[in-house]
Amino acid sequence: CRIALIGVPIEVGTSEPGALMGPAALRTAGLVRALSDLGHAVTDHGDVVPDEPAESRGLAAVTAWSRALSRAVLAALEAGALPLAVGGDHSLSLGSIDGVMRHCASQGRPLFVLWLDAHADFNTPETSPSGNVHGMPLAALCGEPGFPRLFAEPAPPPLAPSHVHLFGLRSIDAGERALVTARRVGVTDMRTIDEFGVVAPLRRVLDGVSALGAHLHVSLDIDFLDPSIAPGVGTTVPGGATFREAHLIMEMLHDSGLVRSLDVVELNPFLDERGRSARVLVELVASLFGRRILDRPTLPVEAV
Ligand code: DIR
Ligand code: MN
Ligand code: MN
Ligand code: MN
Repeated sequence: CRIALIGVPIEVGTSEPGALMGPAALRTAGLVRALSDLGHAVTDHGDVVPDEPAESRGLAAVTAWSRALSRAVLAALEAGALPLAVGGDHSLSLGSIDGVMRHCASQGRPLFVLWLDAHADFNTPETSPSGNVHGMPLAALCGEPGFPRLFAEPAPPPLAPSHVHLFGLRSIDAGERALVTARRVGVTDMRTIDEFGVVAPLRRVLDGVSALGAHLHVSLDIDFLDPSIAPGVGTTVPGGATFREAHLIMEMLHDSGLVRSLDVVELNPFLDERGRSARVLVELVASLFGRRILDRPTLPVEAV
């Protein structure tokens, strides 16, 4: 397919410096080449420039980025491409998903968001213990109060919490826990993955997306992965997805044919070990876009 690569060197949503180097590290690790080798037409649109010179940190600074990113994502979708936003901290999803929501609203198409992350990112300025905006994008997108002037007017209708699924959750703050429960956000937490693996829960989510006829947006936070395979992130949480689980998820997403837009966020090359995490991310994105071990369907086990 046609892929629009959009770099978003933002770190104003976090307190750990270094994520602004994420897009450069992913390019260095061969992201464009990996995708074009699979036969995709990749256009690298370079890095987004925030609307106003960004303030140091916080919501106003994030707004300047998210408005510019929203326009870039919307333009890519309108041109028939699949936007791939690479960060940069997770506050960038405010902009990318705002652009996707505008596209979906114009087409009368529902939107479903799959959030692969150790965290829920459902804090509001009220509930957030850290004040970091990268822990808040889903609450803002779902229309929770307390987020001033984030989106350009007219703002699209908010995202339905029932159309959000948190996958891989293992760290949640008290206030956001209450919100996630009250709003009935979909959750596959690590406990569920321990009991059932990734296949059954993900298949269920994908069947739901398919039944809705929804646009599927995937937001991949690198801390979804276990820190042993991806140490290059500011907020590592032990007990994350293994290399095998993560690839299987990417392969299932590819096979579903449902993914229409993607974020890859929170890579912090300053904390990485010799580019390891960047390379793992490139491999995972390649799996999502169709890389497979053999060029034929896998044989059923009993035929081997
Ligand atoms: C925490 C950490 N829940 C916060 N969030 C992170 O600051 O709101 N999200 N790291 O990716
Ligand atoms: Mn479309
Ligand atoms: Mn996140
Ligand atoms: Mn996270």
